[in-house]
Amino acid sequence: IASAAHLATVDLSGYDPVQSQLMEERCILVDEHDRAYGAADKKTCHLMENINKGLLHRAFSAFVFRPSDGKLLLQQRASEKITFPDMWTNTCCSHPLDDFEQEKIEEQQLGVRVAASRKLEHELGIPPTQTPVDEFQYLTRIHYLAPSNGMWGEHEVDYILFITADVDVTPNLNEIRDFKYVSKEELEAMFQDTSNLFTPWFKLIARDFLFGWWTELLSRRGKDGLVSAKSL
Ligand code: DMA
Ligand code: MN
Repeated sequence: IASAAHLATVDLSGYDPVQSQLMEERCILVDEHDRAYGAADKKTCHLMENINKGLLHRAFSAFVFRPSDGKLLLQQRASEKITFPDMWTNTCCSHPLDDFEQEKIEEQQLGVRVAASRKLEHELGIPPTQTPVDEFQYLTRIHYLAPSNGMWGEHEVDYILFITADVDVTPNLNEIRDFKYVSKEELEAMFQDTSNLFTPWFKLIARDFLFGWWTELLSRRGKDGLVSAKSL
């Protein structure tokens, strides 16, 4: 466990001011067994120098599926993002924050579900009423480390959450450049096209888990389309 006193920091004045401000959010620090032991700001948590000393934090990756046709909603990260700009990825990723009591609750993964609903609204403008906290299906969590550009990277215990929901998207252009719904075949084709850039965690989840779970989800159709991801 890294000691906060010896962690590196950096000046963010060359970056987008809104994204720089968001680097002050406080992430939940965890050990390799996902046991929470403290908090550190998002900037500290995403510097490779600190990651290389073992600093690890809690995160989520949310996947929104459209009930009518089972397509997955993807986003392309904005150029303003400090980590992994311009890359295509799953619907929304972020961190449960130490700043909010509810987001620290571990029972039934409540904290990450609350954070997912909050960030789907912040990044994609999706009304939280369309992503009720208890509709998220928790699938598994993965521990991964991935460098981004230059001094930045990720080192997280990442909770994978699925939800089947009809959502109204109003993109926050400081967060996302673009979004689109894709079928499994369309996503495979995007992966084949080497001009598309993808985040490392999305590639990892796609390689190891996504397609199997997606097939399972598609096999459970009701008369109005996909049934809740909670049946997985
Ligand atoms: C961080 O995502 C979480 C994962 C799983 C990589 P992010 O960089 O999109 O977070 P934020 O939008 O809060 O900066
Ligand atoms: Mn992170």
